[in-house]
Amino acid sequence: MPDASHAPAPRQPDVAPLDVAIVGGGLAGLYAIHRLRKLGLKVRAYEAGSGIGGTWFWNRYPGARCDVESLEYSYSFSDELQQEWKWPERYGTQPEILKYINHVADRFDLRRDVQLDTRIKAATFDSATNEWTLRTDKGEVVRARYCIMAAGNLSTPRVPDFKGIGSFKGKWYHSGLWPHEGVDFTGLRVGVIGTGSSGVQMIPLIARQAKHLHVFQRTANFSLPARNAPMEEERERRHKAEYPARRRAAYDTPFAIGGYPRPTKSALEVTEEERNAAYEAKWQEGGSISYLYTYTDLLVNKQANDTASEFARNKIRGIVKDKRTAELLAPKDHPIGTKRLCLDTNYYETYNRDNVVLVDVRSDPIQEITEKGVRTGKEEYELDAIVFATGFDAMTGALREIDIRTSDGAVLADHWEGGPLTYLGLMVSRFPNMFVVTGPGSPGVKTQMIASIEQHVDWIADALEHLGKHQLDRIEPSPQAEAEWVGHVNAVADSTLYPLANSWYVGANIPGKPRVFMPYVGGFDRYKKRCDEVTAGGYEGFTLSGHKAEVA
Ligand code: N01
Repeated sequence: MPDASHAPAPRQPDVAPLDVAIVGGGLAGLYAIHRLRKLGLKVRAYEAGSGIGGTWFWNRYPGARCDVESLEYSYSFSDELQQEWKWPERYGTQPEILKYINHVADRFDLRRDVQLDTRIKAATFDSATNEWTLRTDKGEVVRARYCIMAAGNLSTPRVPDFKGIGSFKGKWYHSGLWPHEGVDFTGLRVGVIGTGSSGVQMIPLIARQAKHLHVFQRTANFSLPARNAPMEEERERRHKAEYPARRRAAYDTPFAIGGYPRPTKSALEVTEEERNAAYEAKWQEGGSISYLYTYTDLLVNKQANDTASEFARNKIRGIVKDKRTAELLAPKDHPIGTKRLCLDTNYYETYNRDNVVLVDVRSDPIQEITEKGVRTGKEEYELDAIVFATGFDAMTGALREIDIRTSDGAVLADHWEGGPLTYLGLMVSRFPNMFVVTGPGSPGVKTQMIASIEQHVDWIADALEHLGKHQLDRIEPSPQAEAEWVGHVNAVADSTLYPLANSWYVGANIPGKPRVFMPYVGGFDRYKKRCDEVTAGGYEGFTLSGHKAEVA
């Protein structure tokens, strides 16, 4: 339970309540400001960072870049914006994406409604007034009729609870809290702990700087070549000319990413030769969607998946010269694609360098951090710097850090004790007027995130407009609709191979976190259709009430 008891005494609010308080000034919070302002609503976003951009503000580690192509991973709400912005590379780097977000904020005058350096510590809904009261870490009190949680899914960095971390004499860093001035590893003995997307992106670059790099791997992850390259002018021109149609087509796909033909065959319908030729073509093309889209059943049939997994393992064996290292890097404990598939530039090649050593901390776990470095059961590794690429308390971490409750006695931490419960990933029963963007129960993290953000925020905006038009001021999902949706999310996940992996999708990286499959993997296309049906059916599964709204 978050403890807000040490916060300074709250100042009394001296201004009229907001229509909407938004928690988070990343891609979701910024779009919500823009969209809701158009309805004439008074909105304000509260952002813990000293700048906007959310994940792209915090994750500044070397090599940080998006794994969805930039022409797709960008806002679609303004055609002028998508026409004028020029992406220099196929996959945007962190600085480039942050520059884009800042450009959007300036172009649409969003900054005046963002309060930086402000963390929301508590939020309480008063059932008598239908109003949320939020308390900031500065003791400020904010009242709002509606609250949008746009606090991110991978925004609560997690350093494992290793013994002795305070005794380390060198410097340590977390990928998600990277110093703004950057880190120079030249001439240093560096240890990277963790080989998820962050580790896989930073390891090749740190290896080029460091005197020596030890990579501490607990679980090998599949990684595919990104094949990043400068943006080809002709490709950009063609894409931009077809932008609206391409965006619409993307919405009709499970990942909300266009440009990849839907597979039509099972991997088991074709010969081994044909299959390997298809995987080879996808490997050369680069990108994760392309590879997973080779056949219809790679994420639902283990035997089919085995063919794609083994192809990727053989690629690793072909690249990494040391046989033992290659075998350690070749994932065998989960089907390809069931943990977030990494995209890399020269990740496996990096292990052929003389200054890089892979340490298997599955067979010989880390026991403690000492003043000199990392000690496993068998050895002490002397290091000047340690980088934790150990991930996040994903999907529920950011909301669990806020003390969210209602005057009726509901406490979100208790409601979610056995795992997160939402209806459509958008709202939580017993917590009226609180919306969540791309959280648990939403397909968000399994899609082109900005498409999901825009779809969720548009849905929320339509709901607020509807409430306003009908003189209503309260919306909440029924416990039954919530239970049915959670049941559906689980049933869909169970029909796939996803639950076979110990991933952050099931909270496996956080000791003690309930093992529940959190994202909706039924596809963006199916999800959007369901949301549209709910709206068309008069907000089926929601209770709308109240009589004093002046919204819109
Ligand atoms: O975190 P992760 P991440 N001892 O949780 C290991 C997005 N993202 O920051 O698998 C030793 O994936 C852990 O091992 P294990 C993307 O959605 C996107 O890399 O739990 N090791 C694992 O290897 C991604 O999925 C982009 O056994 C420990 C690693 O740390 C998500 O963010 C780039 C350990 C954590 O991997 C998170 O990625 C970056 C311990 N005690 C991130 N505890 C792009 O767009 C944990 N580990 C490209």
